[in-house]
Amino acid sequence: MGNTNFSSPAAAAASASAAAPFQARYRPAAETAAALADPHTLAVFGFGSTATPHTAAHWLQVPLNAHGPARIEVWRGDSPVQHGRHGALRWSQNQRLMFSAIEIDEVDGDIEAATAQAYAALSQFLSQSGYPHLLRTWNYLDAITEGEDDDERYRQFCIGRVRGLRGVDDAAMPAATCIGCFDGRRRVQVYWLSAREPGQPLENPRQVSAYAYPRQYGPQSPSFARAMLPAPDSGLPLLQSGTAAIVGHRSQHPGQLLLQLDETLANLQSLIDRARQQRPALAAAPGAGSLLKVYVRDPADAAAVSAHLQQRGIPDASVLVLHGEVCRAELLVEIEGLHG
Ligand code: 3EB
Repeated sequence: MGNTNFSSPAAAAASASAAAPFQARYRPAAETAAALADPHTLAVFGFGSTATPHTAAHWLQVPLNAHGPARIEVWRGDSPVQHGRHGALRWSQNQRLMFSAIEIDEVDGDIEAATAQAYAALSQFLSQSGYPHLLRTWNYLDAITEGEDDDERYRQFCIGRVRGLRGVDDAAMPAATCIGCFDGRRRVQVYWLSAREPGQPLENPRQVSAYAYPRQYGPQSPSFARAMLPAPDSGLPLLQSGTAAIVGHRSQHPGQLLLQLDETLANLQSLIDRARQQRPALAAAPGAGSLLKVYVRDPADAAAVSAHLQQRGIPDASVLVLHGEVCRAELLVEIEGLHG
């Protein structure tokens, strides 16, 4: 069941080597070397301190520990991949898509400056690449809720992101995740997916757009769209941003894990419903054709979250639970999705 193929249900039933424009799957960590050696692999991700380091430009170690047996995430396309490095940045591309990543050490804990540097590099690199359209970003930084009020590190991150980002207005914001790490290493990691053609950013009717959040959440509203619907011929699934138990702009069910989880699932469903207005062929609900990444603030919650999702018809093979900190202290869980 680990074969999550986003091109079509028929192709999903075919063998693992069938050509699909884009496939993302969780696989056993023992397959890392084989995945990196596959000429169609766009990116391979390891998680946490147990991941074995690799030097390949299409390998990235995400600094969050995973629940359960060691797994990797593998992105695979249907055309040969080239990869390399450009200054501090690494990239990997096929005929349709480009993955890139950058990690910037904070100087004296200045998360705003490190983030601005990362996003300036991203903006400069994309503008001179053949894949200028930013579809989706992932952002990981240490101690995300540290600091009071406008000194909070997440708020500083939001300022740095806007400072660095060029050529992206409200109408073209990428989908995103921004999560805190617990490893104490003051280094911001940003990775992203860009394409030759723009996608369509989508908002969630149940939520205020993040870029329109009121001032109480910080001086700079967060620059992301709730989801990105990529161009049909990109072969990419619906890219759902990190999604939490927020309705309107307010956090719901403080401290209550399963209620937050159900509210989060309602938000993810709302995004699917919104996307299906544009693309009715998308699956009507998350399931075996989805890939979900769940972030829990407390690692002791991981087993309950997995069990709850399985009960809702989402197989374990499609879910990775990571120990990560949501950027509002009252929120216990956040989920992002790739939805085919
Ligand atoms: C929220 O909905 C929760 O700043 O890039 C989710 C996804 C969140 C992305 C970001 C923040 C970001 O506001 C937090």
